[in-house]
Amino acid sequence: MAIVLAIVGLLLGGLLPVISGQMDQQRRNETRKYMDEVRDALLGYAISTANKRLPCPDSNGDGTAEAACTTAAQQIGTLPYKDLGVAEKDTYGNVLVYAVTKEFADSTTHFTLSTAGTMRICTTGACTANLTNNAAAVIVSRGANWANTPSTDEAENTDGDTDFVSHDFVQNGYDDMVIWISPNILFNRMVTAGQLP
Ligand SMILES: [Ca+2]
Ligand SMILES: [Ca+2]
Ligand SMILES: [Ca+2]
Repeated sequence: MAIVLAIVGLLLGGLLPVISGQMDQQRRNETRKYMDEVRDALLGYAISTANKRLPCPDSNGDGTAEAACTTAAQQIGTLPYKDLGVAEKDTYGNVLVYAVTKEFADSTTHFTLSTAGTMRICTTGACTANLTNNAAAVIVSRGANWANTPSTDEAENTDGDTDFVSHDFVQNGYDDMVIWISPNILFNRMVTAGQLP
């Protein structure tokens, strides 16, 4: 009996990390899918006749975009999920970080085909290597360790400036997921929808 229990214990001990690893991967896949939906919703918001711009971030946590975001600080907040009509939270139970280049969210001076994005997506915390220097908007899921101390690279995603870090998952080091909207994709959708030029 003791031997059987010992064997069962060994088997379970070996299986648990595998199962927990699969659950982690599933959560990441679901969050990635959610973020793709959010990106589509942002593009749809922009091409709608009522808006012709991206939404401002939500800065007071009520799920709706602030009416204006004309200062540098107002460009970064959380996702206005109510305005977008998407789920409130990612699979980790958190609202996504959302940042937008203010010119792309200006409801008075709407953006044109020559508007430049100012959000930088870097592969290192010091931004010595960049994936892009001119994203129109950025969304970030902070992953499973939201409430814990973030790594240096992760801290870059919530320090309120226009630099973000995106790179591969690092065990106990980096589990954020970052998606951005290129101005070129946005221009393409706007022109296709007849909202620009
Ligand atoms: Ca709000
Ligand atoms: Ca994280
Ligand atoms: Ca930053």
